[in-house]
Amino acid sequence: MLYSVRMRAAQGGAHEAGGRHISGAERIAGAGDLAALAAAMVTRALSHSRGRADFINITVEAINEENVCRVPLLPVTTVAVPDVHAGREAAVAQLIKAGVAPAAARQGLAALLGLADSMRGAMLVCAESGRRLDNTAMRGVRVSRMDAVDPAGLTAVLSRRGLDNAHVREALVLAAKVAAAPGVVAELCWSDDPEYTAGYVASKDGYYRFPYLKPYGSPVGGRVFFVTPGSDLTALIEYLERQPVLVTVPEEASE
Ligand code: WAQ
Ligand code: MG
Ligand code: MG
Ligand code: MG
Repeated sequence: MLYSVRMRAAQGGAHEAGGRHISGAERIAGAGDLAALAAAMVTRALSHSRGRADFINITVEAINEENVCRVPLLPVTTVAVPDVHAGREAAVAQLIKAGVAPAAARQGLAALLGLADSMRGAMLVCAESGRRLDNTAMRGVRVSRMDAVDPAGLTAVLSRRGLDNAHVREALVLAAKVAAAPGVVAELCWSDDPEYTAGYVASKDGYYRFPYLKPYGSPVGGRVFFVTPGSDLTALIEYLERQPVLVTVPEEASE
C-alpha cells in the first residue's frame, strides 16, 4: 500500500484563517516510512528559515496504486548567471524558447515580482496573453501526490553532480509532474526561503537552473505555470492536485 503524505505549515494561525505560509511538503511512501516522514515534516515546519510555524497540518491518505502514473525526471542544466538581473533575463529567454509568448513571459515574471508575500501554491497564467487564469488568489494551486520512484536513488544521482539538497530534489520532482501536465507549456519558479536565491524554468525540454533569481534575504518566492490557451483548467487542476505521480530517473541521467 502506498500513501500520500502532505504537510502545510503557517504562522499566525491556519492558512485559511489568514496565517502566513511557512512551509509545505509532499511525499509518497509505504506504511513503514510514514512515521519518520511525518516526524521530519514537523521538524521542518518548526525550524524553517521563514519563521516558526504555529499551525501544522499533516494529511496521510492511501492512494490507489493502479492509478499512479510515472513520468521521467527532466534533464538538468545549470545556467551560470552573475546576478539577479541577468538571471531573470535568462529565465525569460528560456520561457520564450519553451513556447511562452514574450509578453506573457514578462507578465508571469512581473506577477511573481508583484507578490507582497509568498503564496502556498502556484499561479496559472496564459502562455499567450499572460493573463492569470486560476481564481485561487493567495492560496494558489498546490501540486501534490508526487515523489521519486526511488528517493535514495535520486539523491545519489544528484549528489554525484553536486546537486544534492532538498530544494533541488523536491523542485525536480514537482517540475517533472508539472511539465507532464496536460496544457502546461512551462514553469517559472524561485524559492521563498530567504537564504535560497536559485530558481528555474522547466518544460518538457528540461529543467534550467539559474543560481540567482531573487536577492539574498527575500522571503518572497513563487511559481507560475504557463498554460496553453483553451486548456481544460478543471482537469489540469485535478491532475496537479490529485493525480499520484512517481518520477523515474532515466538510465542516461544516472551515469
Ligand atoms: N505546488 C505549487 N506551488 C508550490 C508548491 C507546490 N507543491 N511548493 C511550493 N510552491 C510555490 C509556493 O508559492 C512557494 O512560495 C514557492 O513555490 C517556492 O517554494 O535547482 O525551494 O518550496 O536549485 O521555497 C528552486 C531551485 C527551489 C532549486 C524552489 O521552492 C534548484 C523552492 P519553495
Ligand atoms: Mg516548501
Ligand atoms: Mg518546497
Ligand atoms: Mg520554501
